[in-house]
Amino acid sequence: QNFQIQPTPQQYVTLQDSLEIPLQVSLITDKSYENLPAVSLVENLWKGQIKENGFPIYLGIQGDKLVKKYKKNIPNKSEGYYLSIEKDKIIVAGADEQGLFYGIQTLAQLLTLPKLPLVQVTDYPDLPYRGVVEGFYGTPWSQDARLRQLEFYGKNKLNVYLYGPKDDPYHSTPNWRKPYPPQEAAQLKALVDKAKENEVIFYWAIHPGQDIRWNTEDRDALMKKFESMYELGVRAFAVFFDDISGEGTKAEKQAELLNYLDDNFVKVKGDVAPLVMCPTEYNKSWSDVKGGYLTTLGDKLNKGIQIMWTGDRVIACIDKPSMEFINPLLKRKAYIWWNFPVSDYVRDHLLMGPVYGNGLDIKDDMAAFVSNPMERAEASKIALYSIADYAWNLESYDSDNSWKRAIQDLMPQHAKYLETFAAHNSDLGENGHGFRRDESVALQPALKALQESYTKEGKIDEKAYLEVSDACQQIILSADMLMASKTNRPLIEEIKPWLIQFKLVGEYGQQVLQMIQEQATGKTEDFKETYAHAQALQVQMGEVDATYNQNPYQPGVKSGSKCLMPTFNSLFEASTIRYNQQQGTQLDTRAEYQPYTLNSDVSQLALLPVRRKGRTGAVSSSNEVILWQSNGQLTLAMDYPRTLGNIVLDLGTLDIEGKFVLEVQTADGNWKTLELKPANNKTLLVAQAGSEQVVQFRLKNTSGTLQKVYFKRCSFNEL
Ligand code: LTM
Repeated sequence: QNFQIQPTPQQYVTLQDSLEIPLQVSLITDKSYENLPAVSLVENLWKGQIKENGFPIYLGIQGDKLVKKYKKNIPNKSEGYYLSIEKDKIIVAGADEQGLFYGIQTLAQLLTLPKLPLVQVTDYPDLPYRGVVEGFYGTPWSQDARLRQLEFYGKNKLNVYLYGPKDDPYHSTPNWRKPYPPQEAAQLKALVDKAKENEVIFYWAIHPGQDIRWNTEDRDALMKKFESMYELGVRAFAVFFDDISGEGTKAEKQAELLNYLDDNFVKVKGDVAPLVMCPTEYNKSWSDVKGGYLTTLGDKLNKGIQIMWTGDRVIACIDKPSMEFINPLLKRKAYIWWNFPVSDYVRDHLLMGPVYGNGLDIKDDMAAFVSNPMERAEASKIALYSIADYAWNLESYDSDNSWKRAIQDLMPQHAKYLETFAAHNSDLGENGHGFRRDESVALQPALKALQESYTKEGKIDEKAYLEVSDACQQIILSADMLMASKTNRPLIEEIKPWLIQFKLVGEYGQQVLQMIQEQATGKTEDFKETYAHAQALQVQMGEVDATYNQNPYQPGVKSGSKCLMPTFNSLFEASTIRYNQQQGTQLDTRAEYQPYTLNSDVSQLALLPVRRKGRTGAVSSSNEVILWQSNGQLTLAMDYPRTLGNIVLDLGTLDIEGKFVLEVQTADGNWKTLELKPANNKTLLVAQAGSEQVVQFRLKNTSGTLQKVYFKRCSFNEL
């Protein structure tokens, strides 16, 4: 692959000539810039080799005498830079301190080449703020992972990191009022320092909305918490009001609080970045424009306060119409919180495919673009690399090219294997948000041709067969090579369960291919053994799924779930059916089986997947507040009457009397109401289904009004 600067620069002119990489350099500046991250970066590039008579590198910032000659070349844009590599000198001139840093980052990339090309780069970002919001549910990133992230942001010219992991108790309800214990505080301070070294603005976010009281006591508690974070070195703050219900959702009160913080903290301190807030109605599908929530924020919030927005839905790509909807309401450019590659609602999947779908024509419509990533920090870097590329230079963004470069960057020696893995581990699977991604793109035509010719006519499309067979080999090879790779171990450790599963998918594919071959050519005995081998692999895949990543929300490990596994399962079934017909046998034809079906007219619940593990069934949980309309219901139907034990629900509240009813339908068609009882001191409710066999159960909003509840758990067991 050809060398390319990351993120894609605005203007890159190469003079088709190069020079030997200087072994010693001398740094020439007007002023004392020792403390600038840019200078530390150059010093690191030539460790111990900065000498008076070295190859000259001129470092300057717009306004410095030293770079006066280049005044016109330096872009008049914040964070812009001009880099010129000439036969006898290098000039790096930033529009500001950050621009100088980015110019050196570009130089650092050029230094990885065998010779230093003579170039002139004129560069600047399209968006003023680009970065990451660690805002997912689940295990927060580790300290080491965060430190590695911040360095990665510096290299990729991302300038914002918002710290807001939902499961940090000191970020959210009820402990947001308390200061961090000394150890956690020290760790945060280390992150703040690391962010500074990388020209990243470290935002510390608070999520107080679920239990905030609009009184001076809580307001002071918030100010005190901000003050304690300021003492740790934090100079940028955010307040998140997402995924809450009740009093805390009031726009007037939120605006009043934010303005108070802006006037009495941000402006008073003088060295604090503009406040950022995440509203409660943070996407179009939930916003009730007539209700006035967004317009109140737009009108009342101080002009300098940034407002976040996830787009038309919780999980959505951002385009021109989405920006045209929101900006006039907010009376400012929205600060985009992009919910990708976050996987806290599909925790059994990895999202490692290309970043695509966002408008390339909206650079003037957004105040910022920040990505909410996966709980797996290293695996998120494929997407984050491309997000950095996109947010720097929207019009030049090329999704596929960027994805391949990201992979190359993460594992230069094993890029080909990582690409194979990532290509087949991209989609989210079925999920409540209905957001899907492409997967196995290059192999799709062959998978389709093979499946169609065999399932319809029992014929084998030879070309497709060979292609899929080769892909299976590549899958096995890639999984093995990555698992044993000595490079980027943090990434490999994170994705290991998926690598194990991926290898089994490849092996299963090989056996299924053999099954259709043996069935089509009448190799009866061979078929039986291959069938048994394929079944053994199904069992192993089931075991991996039931052993690793056992979070309570979407437990397990799915790999190749969009194209590979459905095709292989369909070929398994079709060849076994044909074999049974030919031989008069009754081999089990099912590759997988789903005994439960969910139906709901509550839009946020309608697409939630249902799973079964052993004798337990569960509906995937949801992170957000569910707007459950009056009479809306969720029904779970069984494939045949089954005896159920407990049905367990968690709606985030015990207050459901007169609001929700849980009923079961027995085999005779009658409906019976079940009593839901609190199970512990939290919000868990349990009902006993009784001894009769049940064909379905349903939960209905009988309150006569809209109910705002959570949907943290819905599970049941079979007796
Ligand atoms: O998206 C926002 C603003 N809030 C939460 C996130 O914390 C969560 O990670 C995503 C994805 O599940 N959904 C949310 O509602």
